[in-house]
Amino acid sequence: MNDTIFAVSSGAPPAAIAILRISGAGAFDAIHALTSDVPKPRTAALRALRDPASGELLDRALVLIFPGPGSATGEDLAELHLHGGRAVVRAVESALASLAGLRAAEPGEFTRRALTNGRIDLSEAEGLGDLLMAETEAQRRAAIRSTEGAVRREVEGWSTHALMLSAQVEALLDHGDEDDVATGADPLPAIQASASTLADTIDAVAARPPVERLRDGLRVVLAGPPNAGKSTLLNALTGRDAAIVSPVAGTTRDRIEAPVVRGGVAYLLTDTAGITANPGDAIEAIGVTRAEGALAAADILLWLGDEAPPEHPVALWIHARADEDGRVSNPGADLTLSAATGAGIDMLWERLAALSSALLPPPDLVALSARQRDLCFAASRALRSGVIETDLLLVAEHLRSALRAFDAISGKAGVEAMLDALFGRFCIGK
Ligand SMILES: Nc1nc2c(ncn2[C@@H]2O[C@H](COP(=O)(O)OP(=O)(O)OP(=O)(O)O)[C@@H](O)[C@H]2O)c(=O)[nH]1
Ligand SMILES: [Mg+2]
Repeated sequence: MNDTIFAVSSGAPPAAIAILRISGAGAFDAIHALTSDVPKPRTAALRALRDPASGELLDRALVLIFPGPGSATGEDLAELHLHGGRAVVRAVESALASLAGLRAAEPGEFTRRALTNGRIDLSEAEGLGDLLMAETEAQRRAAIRSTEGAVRREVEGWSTHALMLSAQVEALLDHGDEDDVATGADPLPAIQASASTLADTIDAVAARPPVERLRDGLRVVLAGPPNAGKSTLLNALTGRDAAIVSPVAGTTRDRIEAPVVRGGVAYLLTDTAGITANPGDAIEAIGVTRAEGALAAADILLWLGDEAPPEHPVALWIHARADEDGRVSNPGADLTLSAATGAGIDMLWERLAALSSALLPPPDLVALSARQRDLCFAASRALRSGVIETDLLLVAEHLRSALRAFDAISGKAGVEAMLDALFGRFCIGK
């Protein structure tokens, strides 16, 4: 942790410019070793970079320094804006690696230090991860809101509220007898009413659709009996030959996932093996199990079959292959289409768009991740347990447990295990 780290934070070279960042106690010494100087903080300075051992000119670069703790990482931080050639970057990196106490950064390590040093909280770090991955406007908007602290502020508000209630209960525990005598009223019901209101507020926010649907795409699963035309429909929706199509029943064995962005909404389309009670072989049987798993996890089920779809919260019953001679229409279906002629495909997209607005987080409200929602529900459960309790000691304990859940959302406590996973999906240099 005391190492000074460095990495290229812009994209992979070659590029016009490569931005190399250095963070840690040795950052400014490193700048001095390369330029024989340390420029004024927060002011770009053009400097010759020389190999500290040989004195050879490596590049001429813009140098910026940001003294800690007021920097992005909370440590002394320097930026070198190099010419973005591979050899230039490599030469400067090896010059830095030759300095004592400096090493290349791990993925996400700059952000991790920002979190450790209290520059951002965990919800902001998670938002940053989403921002880096954002491909649609809606994804970008939700992510930037998190990085700007929308989730942090919301949770801080709840946490302060619970802390205040907790302090009142602790005071009752310490001086309850005297207060009772003085006022003649029992203050506990008012505290519990306030805890109940807070739990309602939290539940309302946590009940909103999770941000993962926005981030990873709405899971739209095509399922139905063998040969129903699922793979052909997948190919029509993606505009490419994503899945093999054949007249043989049982062609698709595995789940085939195809991400598609349409009308600003990210969908993850999944083609599945035809569901049948009599699979032809062991492999097809595994495919059927996987199809059933995908179907259960779908945000939207597209059911292609002449029988009615299985129970699912959001299902569209599709009458496919409608162009075929002698195909009897299905009055029960939500939609009739032909992937072969394209008839009905636009209508299917319209239906998906209409469903998506109810399934995705509302654009102007704070959206929580599944991890944050679970912790929110844990907090509101703890608050409600405190509401029905009459023993002051237990009320105090339930409030403390709600506070622990808020701390886990912000990363103040109990989250070591998830940090590696979170920062593992960042790029090196972030
Ligand atoms: N005329 C016509 N034929 C279609 C249409 N959709 C699919 N087919 C044909 O129906 C057969 C089965 O299509 P697939 O898309 O492979 O069906 P599937 O549901 O994926 O089948 P499995 O993967 O075996 O479960 C193929 O011969 C397709 O060419 C359609 O809209 N019109
Ligand atoms: Mg198929």
